[in-house]
Amino acid sequence: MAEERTFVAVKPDGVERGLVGDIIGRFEKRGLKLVGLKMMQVTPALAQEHYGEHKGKPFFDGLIKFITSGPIVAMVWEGKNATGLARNVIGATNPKDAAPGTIRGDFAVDLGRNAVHGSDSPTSAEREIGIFFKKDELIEGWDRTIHKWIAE
Ligand code: DAT
Ligand code: MG
Repeated sequence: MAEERTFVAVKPDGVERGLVGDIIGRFEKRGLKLVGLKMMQVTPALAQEHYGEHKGKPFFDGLIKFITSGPIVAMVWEGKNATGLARNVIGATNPKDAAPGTIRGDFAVDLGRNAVHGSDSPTSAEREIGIFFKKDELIEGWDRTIHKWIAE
């Protein structure tokens, strides 16, 4: 049985600033397993579906404009407690509150330019993986030989 999966994306600011490698490396080094990866341009329709929970909020239009303003790097990471763990690697939503050592705490200053997205719950993760990835874009049945050194 596959372990928990979560959705992570390097946002257009992170791509533009050349942070893709650093950001992917954080999740790799933590021990999560990469099972999906693609660079893509988010369409307005996809952006509105992804951020549907924020529709009607004052920052919604700006958020849609930002996430569609340039390419993103979309990823699926798998592992024990992948969603909570990835959120901890990413740090608080507002970079001013993000702890040093987190992605946002190390690379970002502004709420509207916080470099990376991570699903907020396993349920959101399932939904977001489903809207960003086709089934055949995700790797199944790949067991890393190092797995036993990462989780019991
Ligand atoms: P997160 O990305 O940590 O899950 P969220 O889902 O609450 O945070 O919001 C989605 C994104 O919207 C967030 O990464 C940055 C932006 N955002 C959130 N609250 C905002 C606000 N009050 N003003 C401007 N942008 C905001
Ligand atoms: Mg969110």
